[in-house]
Amino acid sequence: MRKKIIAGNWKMNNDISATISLITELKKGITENTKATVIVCPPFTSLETTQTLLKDSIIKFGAQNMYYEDSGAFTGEISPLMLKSVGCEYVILGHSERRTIFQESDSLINKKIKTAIKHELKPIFCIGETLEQREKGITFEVCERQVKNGLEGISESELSHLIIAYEPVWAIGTGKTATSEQAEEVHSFVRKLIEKMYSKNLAEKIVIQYGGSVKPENAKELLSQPNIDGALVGGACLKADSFLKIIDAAN
Ligand code: G2H
Repeated sequence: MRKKIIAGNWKMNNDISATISLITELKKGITENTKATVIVCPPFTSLETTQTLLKDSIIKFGAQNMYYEDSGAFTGEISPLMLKSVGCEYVILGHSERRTIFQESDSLINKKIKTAIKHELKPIFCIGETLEQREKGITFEVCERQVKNGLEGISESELSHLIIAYEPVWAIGTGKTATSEQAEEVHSFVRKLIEKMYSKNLAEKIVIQYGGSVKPENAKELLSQPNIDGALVGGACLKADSFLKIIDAAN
């Protein structure tokens, strides 16, 4: 039985004071009765504050991106060692906003995943098709390519903590959610692909989250699908009230 994982991707939102308010509210709402693992992914500038606020909390946290080198002349980048130094446990990699706005390729994402694993950061590896690709009927093909390229050269034992997030690009921040059937179809495909690439054992264990306009109104339905093991939430994680409702939907 896979434990549900609900992660909040704050994207480029929340300064320090907003970080303090949001995390303080979340801490009040998350108790031992919360069944899901809860992760918040604030911007880099809020990570140290987040570490302090979550010191004695069951809420986990991570970053939204990182570079694949440990240090050096890479102006504007953040290394895995820096993320470790502020206590990050997770890192989102390959988000579609990174792929499209910042032209991140499958091979760059693959390097980042390998480095994250080497430094014992748990990647939340995002994949997903655009609207054009879905309309052309190549959703499975695109997701297969992203999974195969992203995980190239990575062994089964190295994948024990990796999370996959299926995020159809056309559903991100648009208010359009994939129907639970559309999402389940791709999740099931990805799980079978992991079985083909690795083993049934890993396929049964690996957590596959859904992302793309998840909100309190649709969370229960999405999370009740057999192959949907959690959610990567953007817009709806910025208000404690709606994020807590999504977390409750996983109970
Ligand atoms: C998908 C998601 C979280 P939103 O990217 O990363 O964002 O829930 O706003 O669609």
